[in-house]
Amino acid sequence: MVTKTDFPADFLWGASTASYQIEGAHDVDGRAPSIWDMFSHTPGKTLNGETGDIACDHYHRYSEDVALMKKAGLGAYRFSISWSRVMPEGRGAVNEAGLDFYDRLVDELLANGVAPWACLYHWDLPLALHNSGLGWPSRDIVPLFADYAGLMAKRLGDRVGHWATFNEPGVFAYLGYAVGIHAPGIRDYNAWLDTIHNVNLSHGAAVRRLRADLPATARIGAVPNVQPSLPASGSEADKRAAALLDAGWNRGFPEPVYLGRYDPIMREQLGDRIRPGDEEAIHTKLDFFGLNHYSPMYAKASGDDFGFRMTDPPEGVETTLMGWHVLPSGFRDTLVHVSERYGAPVYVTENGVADEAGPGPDGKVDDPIRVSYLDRYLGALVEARTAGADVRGYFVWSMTDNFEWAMGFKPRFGITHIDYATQKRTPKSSYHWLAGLTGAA
Ligand code: IFM
Repeated sequence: MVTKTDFPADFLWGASTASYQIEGAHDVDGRAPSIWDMFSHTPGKTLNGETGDIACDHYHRYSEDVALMKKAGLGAYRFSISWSRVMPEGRGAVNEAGLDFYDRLVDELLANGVAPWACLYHWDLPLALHNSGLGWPSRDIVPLFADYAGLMAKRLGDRVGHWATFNEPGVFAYLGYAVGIHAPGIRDYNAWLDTIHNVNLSHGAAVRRLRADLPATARIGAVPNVQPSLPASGSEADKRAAALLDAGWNRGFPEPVYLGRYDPIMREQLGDRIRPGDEEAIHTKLDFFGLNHYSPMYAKASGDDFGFRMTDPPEGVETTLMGWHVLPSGFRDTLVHVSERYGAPVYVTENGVADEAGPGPDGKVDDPIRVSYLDRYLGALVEARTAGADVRGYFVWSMTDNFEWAMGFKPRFGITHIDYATQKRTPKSSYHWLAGLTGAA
């Protein structure tokens, strides 16, 4: 088992969440719908038709959640901002009541000694933009995202020291625009490629706006997901499929964002979407690399434009409730790889596991699957540091159980259990175990 002394004294312990997955209050105080409100309310799109309408009601219960962070000894909390709560149409008019919520949250965090880390986009695009043809497949979204970044910088920049643009661009681009199992439910090769490039351009424009509007002390980064892309078989076709998946999912964002050049496979696919000067516009020096990582992924060849399809891990390997392969050595190798390749200090901004653990007869929530997973993955992080990776912090996914997108409320990722009927919060055994690592228990 890992122990507190395996980590340096200044190692940052935190937890991550996302607006649509926890806030609820979907129609309160002027918030307008996002693409996820539309998608989750469309019959057949989420498990049991579940939605984020109420979720963890964090909008009203954030003080309770922040108190739990403090008690666990967490030094930081990464949350995302709901764009349509603060700018209902995604452009133009600002919703003061929505901004007030993030003021309250940030003030509560600071009052409890928890550093706020703000993420501008965790998948909940304002529906009005999508409906006007100004979603990610449109290049016209770039200045709108920069304006939104500027709004948040001006409002919270005096108190929020760490900022990230996009959470897991590789995931929302592929699941939302290529295979359509996430919002907005588009299945289109060209929309996928357009999204990749426009998100990158939006990142670059937003970082420049953040640098202009934030104090010089602000730390700005991005949060890509990187996970080993493995072929489903030894065939050449599946090996090629794994390389294509790797290019689109793992490299599509960090290569231009951190290195200023698209990977050759991506470059060929994007073609003349890349205009002169685009790569320079995407590339601005960043202060950290936020890595989200859970497992390796598997690819097999497909006969369509994509040339690959994601597929299940091989028979017999250890998997989680999500069907993801548990492979701590893949995490270690990924940490070493991103630290060496992208050259920025790495913070693990998401890692964790889903289970279905609930309260026992004594009311306690025992989640041994999570403790075992976290222990092994944190052991891999320690190995990566020993191998020279510059990993400075770890944010568990997630602070509380929450709305797991198309899978509704069934998978529980939290170190804190939520009883969705009563909104009662119960710290799980993993919460107490993590508190031991932070030194709080
Ligand atoms: O819940 C998600 C989160 O929104 C993004 N990263 C992976 C998590 C678990 O699937």
